[in-house]
Amino acid sequence: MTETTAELRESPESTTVVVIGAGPAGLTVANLLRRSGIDCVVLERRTRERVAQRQRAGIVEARAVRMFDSWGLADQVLGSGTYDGLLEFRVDGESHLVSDDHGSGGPRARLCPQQVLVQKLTAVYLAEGGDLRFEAADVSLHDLAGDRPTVRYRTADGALRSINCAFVAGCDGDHGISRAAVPDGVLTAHAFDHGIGWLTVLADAPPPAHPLFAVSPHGFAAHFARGPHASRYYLQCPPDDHPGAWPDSRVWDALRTRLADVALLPGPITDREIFRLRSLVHDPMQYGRLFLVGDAAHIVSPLGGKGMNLALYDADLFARAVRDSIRDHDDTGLRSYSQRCLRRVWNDQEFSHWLTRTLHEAGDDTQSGSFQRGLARARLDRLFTSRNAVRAFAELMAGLNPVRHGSDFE
Ligand code: FAS
Repeated sequence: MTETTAELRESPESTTVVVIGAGPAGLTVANLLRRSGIDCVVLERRTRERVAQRQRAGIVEARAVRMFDSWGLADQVLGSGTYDGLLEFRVDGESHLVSDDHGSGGPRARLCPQQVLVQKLTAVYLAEGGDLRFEAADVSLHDLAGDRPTVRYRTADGALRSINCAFVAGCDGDHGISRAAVPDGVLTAHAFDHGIGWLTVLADAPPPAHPLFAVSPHGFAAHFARGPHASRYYLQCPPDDHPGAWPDSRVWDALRTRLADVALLPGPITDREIFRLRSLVHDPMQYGRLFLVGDAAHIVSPLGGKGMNLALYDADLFARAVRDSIRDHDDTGLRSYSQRCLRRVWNDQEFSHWLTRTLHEAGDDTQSGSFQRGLARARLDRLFTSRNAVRAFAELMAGLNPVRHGSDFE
C-alpha cells in the first residue's frame, strides 16, 4: 500500500469553497465569502512574507473602491493613500494634465500599492478567523465536473491533505495550476503580442506629483508613485532585452531624456526586470465547479492599471454569485459569471490596448511607422482638447463606464 493511498485514507476535510492563490483575487474572494458567512480555505504555495512583498499595481480604481465600500472593507484594506485624480501626459516635454474625474461623484480611486492591499486583506481575513494556509505545495484539482470537487496539497512538513468542496476559485495567476487543470479544448485563448518590451524599475526615489506618461521620439517612459518615498518607472525597450544591459547610469540617463526632466532625482534601484507587453483572454472563465478569477483567466497590459482591478471585479462577482447560490439557492450569478466577467474584461482590454498603442506609437515611429504616429498624436490631441474625450477617458480609467452586467452595487 503506497504512502499516498494510506495518507489519503485519512478522511478528507470538507468546506464550501477552496481558493487557490493568495494574491489580490484570492484574498478578495476569501474576505467577501467570510463576510457572507460562507466557509472557505485559501491555499497559497509561497510564504506569507513572499506574498506580502510582491510589488506590482499601484492604483485601486474608483469602481473597486466602491466595491470594497459596499462590503464595508474599504477603510480596512485600502489605507489612506489618495491622489488628486490628475494624470500627466508629457509629450516631447510639453505637459498636459488630464483629470480622471468622471463627474459621477462618490469615492475616487486610491493610491494603494498592491503589496499593501495584499498585506491588509491578509490581516483582515486572519483577524476575522479566516483559514489561509501558506506553503501549500503540489496543489492538484480533481472531479471538477462532479458535484464535490477535491483539492489535494502537501503541507510544509510534507503531509498530504485532501479537501472536498462545492466550488474551486482558481486565483493562482497566469502560471498557476487551476487553468492547467481544465481539459484541452474547453477554453479558447485569445492572445495579442504588442511586440514591445518594458524595463520596469523600482527605486527608493521621489514619486512624481502625478502619475506620469511620457511620449518622445526616444521611446515611451512612465513614472508612478509606489509609496511616499518609492517610485516605479517603465522604459520601452526591445522585448528580448536584458536587465543586465541597463546599469543604473543608463536607466537614469534614459529617464531624464524621455521624461524631459534633467533634474530628475535618482535613488537606489531595488528591482529591475524586463517584461513583454502581451494581452490574453481565456473564454469561458469556468469549467464545471472551477471558476477562474483574475490573472488565471486574463492578462492585460499594465497601462491603464486594469490588471489588478479586473481581478477585484471578478472576485466580487464570484463571491456574490456563491453567496446567492448558497443563501438563496439562486444560481443565476454562477451561470452568468463567465459571460459577465468577460464583458468587463474585453472592455478593459480595449481601453488598455488603445492607451498602449497610442502612447507607444505617438513617440518612436520606427516600429509602427509615421502614419500610425500621426494617428496616435491626433488621439492625444483630442484627449487634451475635447471635453467629451476627457470624460470618456475618465470613465474608463475609473472603471465606471457602464458595462451593465456588473454586480448589484453598480
Ligand atoms: P497574482 O499572480 O497576483 O496571485 C496569484 C497567487 O497564486 C500568488 O500569490 C501565487 O504565489 C499563488 N499561486 C500560484 N500558483 C499556485 C499554486 N500552484 N498553488 C498555490 N498558490 C499558487 N496591474 C495593474 O492594475 N496596475 C499596474 O500598475 C500593474 N503593474 C504590474 C507590474 C508588473 C511587473 C506585473 C507583473 C503586473 C502588473 N499588474 C498591474 C498586473 C497585476 O497587478 C495582476 O493583474 C495581479 O497581480 C493579478 O492578481 P491575481 O489574479 O490575484 O494573481
